[in-house]
Amino acid sequence: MKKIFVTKPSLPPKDQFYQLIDEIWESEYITNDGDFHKKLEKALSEYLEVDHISVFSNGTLALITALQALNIKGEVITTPYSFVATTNSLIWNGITPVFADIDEHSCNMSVDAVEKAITPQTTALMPVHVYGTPCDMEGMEALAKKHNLKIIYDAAHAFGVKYNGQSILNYGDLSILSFHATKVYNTIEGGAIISHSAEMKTKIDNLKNFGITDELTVVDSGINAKMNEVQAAYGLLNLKYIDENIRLRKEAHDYYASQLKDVPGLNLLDISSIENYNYGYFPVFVGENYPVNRDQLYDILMKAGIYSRRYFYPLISDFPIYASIPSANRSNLPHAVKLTESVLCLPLYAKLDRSTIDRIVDVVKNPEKR
Ligand code: T4K
Repeated sequence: MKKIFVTKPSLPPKDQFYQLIDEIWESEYITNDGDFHKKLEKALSEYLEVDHISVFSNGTLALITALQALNIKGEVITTPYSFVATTNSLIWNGITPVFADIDEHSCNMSVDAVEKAITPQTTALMPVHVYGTPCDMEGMEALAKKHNLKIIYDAAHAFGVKYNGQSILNYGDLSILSFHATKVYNTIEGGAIISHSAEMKTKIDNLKNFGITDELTVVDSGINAKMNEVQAAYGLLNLKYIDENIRLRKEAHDYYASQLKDVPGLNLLDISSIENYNYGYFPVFVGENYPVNRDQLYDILMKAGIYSRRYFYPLISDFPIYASIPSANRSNLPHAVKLTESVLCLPLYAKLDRSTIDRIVDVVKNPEKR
């Protein structure tokens, strides 16, 4: 039985990639702000319609560096319903994470919960546009203004998504992207910070290169988080195929939704009002009227060779490293608890064909027959 995984990376054509590899070998320049790195930043800023973008070796280092660039200290309010990198990036900066509950429908951090979590030590908010669904940005930004807080959006899932007619990445002080193999757009590993001024981009670019500005000058205690030329060339090529990949994802997504929308006890994410949605994930929420619980469905699918994933379970706040933080108490996070225990992400990727979706849908519609 052929195994079906939750995702497959979108790979560019190998022959075209080899041509770029030839160019890199010819140049003998393989990292440190080379031509492909420059071209990728330019191409991404045009595609995403953002003014300043700095590419990184991965999204986690982009998060860690974004916090450094804004010199964030004290407490940062964040969501427990995300990949663990979101909170880990705070710890790597010596910041205390404070968890706030999420909205039951968008799965994103709730403005009301954030407001209640603000203390004199709060310096910033780190919301996540989970599954590429926009946060309540007006609400977040009103709070930030009122309490003089910075906002760093973890937009790891939100490549290409728009809000109010413009890139979602234009909101907040900084946003980060992930270009990991499992994302809608990938550079194998990779990430980026989107900033809003030339000065901030320069600061970020210095921080990702040890703080070095020339042979004799170090202006910041930076790290090494650069993207190399091979990945930048791959990323430049993959960008040519992004629209087609998103179109194929949409086709697969819409077919799934048409097949599953009326299954009793199963809820789908409402993406109908999202502009330029990227179809990165296909979460379903297993309710009480469904014949089996979420973990049973996960096991039944696995026995049928279908490897779904419980993104995002456990909650970050439930990991033993974070569970002793007062805001991690489950009674503080009722919506997050409900969603983490009911969510299952079904396989979704550009090359997912209808017959494979039919195989998955058949199991999801008839779990007790297995
Ligand atoms: N913020 C958020 C909100 C994030 O979701 C992430 C990452 C980050 C920050 C940090 O960004 P990065 O530092 O990663 O750039 C995956 C990814 O590793 C991670 O990037 C992603 N979020 C997270 C949600 O998912 P795993 O542990 O689920 O990946 P893995 O290796 O189990 O892969 C899932 C499936 O994909 C596999 O079963 C098979 C398939 N696959 C995977 C890879 C790597 C392939 O077919 N080919 C491949 O090369 O974490």
